[in-house]
Amino acid sequence: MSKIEPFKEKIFVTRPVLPALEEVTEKLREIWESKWLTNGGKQHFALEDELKEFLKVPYLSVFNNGTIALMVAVQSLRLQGDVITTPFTFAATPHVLSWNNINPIFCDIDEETMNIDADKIESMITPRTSAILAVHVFGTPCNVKKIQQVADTYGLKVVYDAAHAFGVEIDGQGIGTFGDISMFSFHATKLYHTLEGGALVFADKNLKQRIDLLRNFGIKNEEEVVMPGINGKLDEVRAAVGRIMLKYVESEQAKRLALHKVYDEELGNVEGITLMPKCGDNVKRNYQYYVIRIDEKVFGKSRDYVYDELKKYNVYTRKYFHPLCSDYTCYRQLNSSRQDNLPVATNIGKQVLSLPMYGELTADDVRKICAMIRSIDR
Ligand code: T4K
Repeated sequence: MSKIEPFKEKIFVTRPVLPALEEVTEKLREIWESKWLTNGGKQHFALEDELKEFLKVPYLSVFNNGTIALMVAVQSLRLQGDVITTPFTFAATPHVLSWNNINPIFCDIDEETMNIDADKIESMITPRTSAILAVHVFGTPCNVKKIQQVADTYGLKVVYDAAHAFGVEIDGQGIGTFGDISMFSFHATKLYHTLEGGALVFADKNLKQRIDLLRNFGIKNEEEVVMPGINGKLDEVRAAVGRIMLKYVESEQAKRLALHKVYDEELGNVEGITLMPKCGDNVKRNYQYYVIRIDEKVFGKSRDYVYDELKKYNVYTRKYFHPLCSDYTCYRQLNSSRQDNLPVATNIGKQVLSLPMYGELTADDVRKICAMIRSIDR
């Protein structure tokens, strides 16, 4: 019998960062008085300006969620045919391709970063390929240089799903400045959020008008609708929450960095556990997630076993990203979904486990979670 007591309350993989309620009610009063609730109001434009500065990007459009934003990104670049992407991501990534009548082509991932393996992309390109849709998974940057090199050689567009990468920088450059367009998610579970929300960032000035039209049904003015757009607008209340939340990012990041260090210390010497991938000194991380890999052959027990054991202690981890997107019923018939095409992703999908990571956790909570893992009978 284990001596470690379960947590009294459920410990989830994450909890949203919440601003002081008074700050929100103050903003709500302002919005109520203005009687302007959505369709591009004061809060919306102010948030776009503030985010542009924070993310160090030239152009930015906010959206009602990251998925719609990514759908608009794909539309705005007029992508078609096939797009090469990763199977190790959230459902939204390949689904936006399907919603645009594009076939996702799954490329294997890199053993270290768990991002699309830039060295394997070239072998998957065909005359039908129009773009690469890569994901900075868990905020670890993709091999942006190599991806751009391949894209330039074959005349492909590059879209980054940067849903996890808010505030990440490479050599002082915002992560959103790479590729043609990047998408950030501002979902409640993200380090920075607007309850639900998202943004597209890009360097091409000409894309701004097209993206904003697509976000608002393609309505140019009262007389003209110029393209089949969608409703991707962020309302004033959530835009206001987003403005408040910007003040909380740095302190939340600092708390998470401290917790990352505790996980590293407490699990660093456990055989069969690989820690969250490290980045070079030139990368500014955001510490949003803490993800480990459990090698059953060495650790003695499987990832699924650890997941179930932790639940008994009231710790609710998540298997991000299992199942792989290539194993979904809607994608598993694709030729690129074959396991022999995706050996690294298949292996990592069985090993990966996202551990609780949010600023309200204490270092002692994390030590206790690690002790629970170490104490597993193996
Ligand atoms: N691309 C990538 C790579 C993504 O990861 C995502 C979203 C997207 C695109 C799409 O962006 P959005 O359209 O969502 O903006 C969660 C999030 O809902 C999802 O946004 C996120 N990725 C994904 C990685 O995680 P679930 O299905 O795991 O959420 P859920 O409801 O199980 O929440 C996880 C835990 O968070 C809960 O166990 C408890 C806690 N929680 C959650 C919510 C919603 C709270 O404490 N409070 C809350 O309000 O997908």
